[in-house]
This record gives sequence, structure tokens and C-alpha cells, in this order.
Amino acid sequence: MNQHARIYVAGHRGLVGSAICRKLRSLGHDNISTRSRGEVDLRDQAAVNQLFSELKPDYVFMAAAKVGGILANDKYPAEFLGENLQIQTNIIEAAHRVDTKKFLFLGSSCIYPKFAEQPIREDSLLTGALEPTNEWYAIAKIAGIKMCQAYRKQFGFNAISAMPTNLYGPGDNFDLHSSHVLPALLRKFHTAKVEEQSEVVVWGSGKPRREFLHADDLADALCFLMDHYDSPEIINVGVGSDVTIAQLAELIGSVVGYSGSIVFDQTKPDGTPRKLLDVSKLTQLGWKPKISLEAGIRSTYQWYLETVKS
Ligand code: GFB
Repeated sequence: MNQHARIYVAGHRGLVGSAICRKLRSLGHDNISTRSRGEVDLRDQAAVNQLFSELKPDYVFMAAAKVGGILANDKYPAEFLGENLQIQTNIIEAAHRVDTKKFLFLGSSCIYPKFAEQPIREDSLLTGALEPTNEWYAIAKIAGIKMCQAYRKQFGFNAISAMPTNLYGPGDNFDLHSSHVLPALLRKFHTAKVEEQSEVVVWGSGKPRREFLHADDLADALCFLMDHYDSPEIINVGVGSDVTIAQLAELIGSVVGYSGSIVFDQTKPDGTPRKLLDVSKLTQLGWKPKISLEAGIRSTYQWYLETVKS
């Protein structure tokens, strides 16, 4: 991507989109376009076509999606399936129509089978049943991958698909009902410390393992892939190691400075037991993450204190 290339970042207000914009600006890109939800409804094909005929982007980062944690996925299956299908189908078609040079689609590690062999290789896709709590979102994301492959096969459209592991960072959603585990626990531990509560409730058994990638590392990887990856095959983006939810809770407790106890609410779902990505394909291309989990949690907590609380 040259520095004056026309770049459209879909979903720029979200965790991933905002990180991509920060990264692109830091690399000196000066022609980045974004649109808020109020300006363009990405579920509306006519509005999306109109936007693309105005912008005619050379590069598109497709980070717009309906996302959420384990309970939100389970509670709103229609939106997680339907809205994601609409948004991604509209954007892929519109980008193809205006001859976008390169298109990057973002999937998720939940596209892989619930009991995939660990660490999960890219070729595990569609080899087994999905985790029921997020199968709706996963099916939409699998359809997005297939759309990219279909447009490449039929029209020569240069679309690539990256599969990030669980993400966190500044700009995350801290709402306790719809968020992912890491921001939820930061908020719960912070509240417990400030209100001097004797315990923090963590959902599930604490035994599931998750891999966490900072959004700034993801954005760095995505810019790298735009420049160095051209293949219909999906590519994993992760850190290559994981922790149990109980270990994550301990770590967050120590970063926040909370000294009470942790209790597990086993009436809440665990979800997939483990989803550690095999990142050897990306590592071989020459990319590695830079932000450790502890440093990333510290800076995200700082952001939470400065932004959300104020
Ligand atoms: O991050 P999370 O909501 O989603 O939950 P998934 C991860 C694990 O943390 C689960 C536990 O075992 C949760 O039960 N957990 C413990 C909590 N305490 C909490 C809490 O307070 N809030 C939340 N949210 N979880 C998501 C999918 O699955 O992974 C998405 O739902 C997406 O579709 C994302 O694919 C990558 O990791 O289970």
C-alpha cells in the first residue's frame, strides 16, 4: 500500500477498526476513509454501493461486524447470523464492483470445530461440528470466507481472509452483558476493588483456555498481510500461547490490585474448551506479536480508567 492509496476501514469505531486506523496513520497513510453507522447503514446494499462509488477505495479492511461475548452470541443468534451476512455480502460485492485492488476480510477463531486438534491449523476449517454458543456468528464468518474465495475464483477479486484469535485492547466493549471475557473481568475487578467487594464472580468453570491478542498487534499483522499475503487460503493471527480463564482472572486481579477472592459461576457456559491457533504460517512469513499479555492488560486497564470511567 503506498502512503497515498485510498483505504476504506469498515467498522472504524470498533476495537479492531480503530486499531487499524491508528496503525495506518502511524505508517503515514493519508487517505483513509471511514463512515459512522449514522452516515451509512452497512446492512443496506444500495447505501453501501453508493459509498463505494464515491470512495473507490484501492484497499478495504473489513472490520465491521456484529460482535460480542459468549452470552450475547447465544442470546441474539438472528442478529449475529443475519447482520453479519448482510454487512459482509454488501461490502464484498460493492468492493468488487469498483475494482478494489485488495480486500481483507476478518474472520474469527470460532469458525473452527469445537474439538479441533490443538493448536488449530487453518486446514481444520469445516472438519467438524461448531461450538453451539457461537455457531451463528461462526457460520456468518465462514460464509464471508467462502464469499472471498468465490469472488476470487469467479472474478479474480483479490480478497484475503485473516482469522484472529480472541482480541482485546483500547476501544473494547466493557458492557458486562455483551462483552468478551477480558474487558468484562477488568471491569468486574475494578468495581470490586473500588467498592471493596469480598469476591469477584467469573463465569463458567475457569478451565477453558483462551489465547489473547492485543488489537494493536492484530492491526500490525493486518497491514503486514495487506503487503505480503496473496492467497485464497485463510491465515491465522494469534500469539501462539494461551491461558486458562482462572489464570486470566488471577492476572487481571493482580494488575488491578484486587485482593479479594475469585468465585466461579458454573451456571454460565464455558464454551469451547480450547482454541489455540497454530500461527506457524504467519510466523514463517515473518510476522510476530510484540505486546505481552500482562503489558497489554496493563495498558488496556489504563485506557479504561482514563476513557470509560471518566
Ligand atoms: O470471551 P468470551 O465471552 O467468548 O468467553 P468465547 C470466554 C470464556 O470466559 C468463557 C468465560 O468460558 C466464559 O464463560 N468468562 C468468565 C466470561 N467470566 C466471564 C465474563 O464475565 N464475561 C464473559 N464474556 N466471559 C467468543 C465468541 O467466544 O470468541 C465470539 O462468542 C468470538 O463469537 C470470540 O468468536 C473470539 O471465547 O467463548
